[in-house]
Amino acid sequence: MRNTIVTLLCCTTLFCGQLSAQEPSTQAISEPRMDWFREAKFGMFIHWGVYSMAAGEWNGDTNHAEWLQLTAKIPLAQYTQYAKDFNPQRFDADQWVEIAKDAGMQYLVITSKHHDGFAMYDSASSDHNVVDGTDFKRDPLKELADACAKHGIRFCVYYSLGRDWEDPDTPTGRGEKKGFRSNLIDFPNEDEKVFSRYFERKVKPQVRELLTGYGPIGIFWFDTYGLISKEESLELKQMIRTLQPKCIINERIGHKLGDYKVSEQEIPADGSYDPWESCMTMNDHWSYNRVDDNWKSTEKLLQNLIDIVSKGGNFLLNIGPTGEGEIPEPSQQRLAAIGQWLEINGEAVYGCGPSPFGKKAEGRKKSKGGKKEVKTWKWRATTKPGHVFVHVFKWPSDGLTLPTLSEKIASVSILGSDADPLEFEQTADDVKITLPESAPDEMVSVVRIKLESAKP
Ligand code: FHN
Repeated sequence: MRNTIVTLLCCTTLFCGQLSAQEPSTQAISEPRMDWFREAKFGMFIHWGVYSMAAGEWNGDTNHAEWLQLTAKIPLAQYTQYAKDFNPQRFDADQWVEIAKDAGMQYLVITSKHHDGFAMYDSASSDHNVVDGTDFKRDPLKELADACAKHGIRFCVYYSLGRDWEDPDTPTGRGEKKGFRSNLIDFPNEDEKVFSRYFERKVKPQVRELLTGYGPIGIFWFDTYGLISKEESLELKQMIRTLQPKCIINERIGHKLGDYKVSEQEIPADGSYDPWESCMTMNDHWSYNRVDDNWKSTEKLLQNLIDIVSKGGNFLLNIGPTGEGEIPEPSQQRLAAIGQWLEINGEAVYGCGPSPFGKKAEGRKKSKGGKKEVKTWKWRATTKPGHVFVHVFKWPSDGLTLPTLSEKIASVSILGSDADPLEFEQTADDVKITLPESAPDEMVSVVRIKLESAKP
């Protein structure tokens, strides 16, 4: 086996490549409650509510979704009457959770209450909920929580914090944006709205209900914190820490009081050792829209997962089930394909750290105007103690050349392949790996670099 190893210049860090991740903040590393999150890497986001019944259509317009009540300008009384027809007899919590599990997802975040203020669980503090306010009469969150416990998936809840179109005391926006996301049909006077009344009357009781009635909550996933005060955010955080100390809180609790950062519909250019998560739709809508066929390809979704993990983040991938309670077929197909890939390559994703190489190594460059970053999709890298995994998107015909590594390489192989180890040459400048002619995987093939420090 021709593997020339030249004594490398000593580097202070494990790798000579410039770390594309910022230095970790001590708080993030030392936080034990984040351990499962750092390991999990991949979760299912579910946007499902009475708005799903409309399938994105209202009075002939087909571009609605979970904002239906606002975008279709539906008065609260009419929306409440419309909600009564919600009766998803095809809903099967076990099936949904099994689809998530088979996709390799480790946690599930479900909309417990979106901006319409309609609780998708049996809320004692507001009868604007799925048990009291629809023909369904069942509590889907309870069924999902039980199914998650049964299948070993962490159950997490989304809660719209600063927007609630059922409550008269939820002002939004300031200055020229005053009222920009409010229900001005039923509650037209923003100046009469007092957020603390909504906070005491609805938010606190509902957050408490979710923390005490549905078993362990993996993440309290707040959204659109709007005009909440720092004291109110702090009060919520203290309630969560008291009732469920292991529950993680995302940054949208407001006032920088969350445990991790959220990126929505995009992947940041730089990585970070601090925990963060990118949430994305599979097409162009969060909740079900029957005419939206703009589905991202499985390959694109897999690239996003790998790009995110190579930057130290988690991927929260969304599905929008129908009003009948079914997960759209295109979503199911993509999730199943990703799960099959993870069956073979999961060790290069779960529990992995960010790439040891800088953005330059991945061929990133500024666009002409220097404004946008032009991503290239040749490869990404993830790490584990004693290993570097190179996820190759475009299989090179002349082998793989990487920036140098400060540690000696013990061996190089391809995940999922029982072929002989690959030949490589490691110098002070770079690492050259001889690859087989064709890519083992039609979407992404993973080259595993085992370092001499790897545990036997
Ligand atoms: O307005 C919501 C939107 O409907 C969706 O829930 C996303 C998911 O992160 N959050 C808000 C937009 O940022």
